[in-house]
Amino acid sequence: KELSDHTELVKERIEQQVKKPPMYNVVLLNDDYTPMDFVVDVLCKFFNMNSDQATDVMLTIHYEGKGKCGTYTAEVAEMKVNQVSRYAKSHQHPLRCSMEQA
Ligand code: TYC
Repeated sequence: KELSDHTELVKERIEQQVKKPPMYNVVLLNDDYTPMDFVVDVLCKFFNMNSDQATDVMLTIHYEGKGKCGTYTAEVAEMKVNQVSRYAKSHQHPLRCSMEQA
């Protein structure tokens, strides 16, 4: 009994170590005011896209309301959301960025 309880705990711990961490998509939301060039700049600067990729994603967001910028662990996704939000605010644009479970 005690042995099998212990075995269960060891199994759980190994499972946690092997299991992939939950992943999150970072998304940008469309709005009527943020300039298209600024969004392309954000996508290049924070999501390592080239200008062709960034333009595609920006237009998807513009026409569909939102778009995926990248997929990250929780910590990295939170960091991206904070950096993008601060950058947009510092340039006085209403651009919104959020994360959702992938
Ligand atoms: N809709 C904006 C415009 O017409 C452009 C835009 C694209 C804004 C993507 C935000 O996440 C965004 N200037």
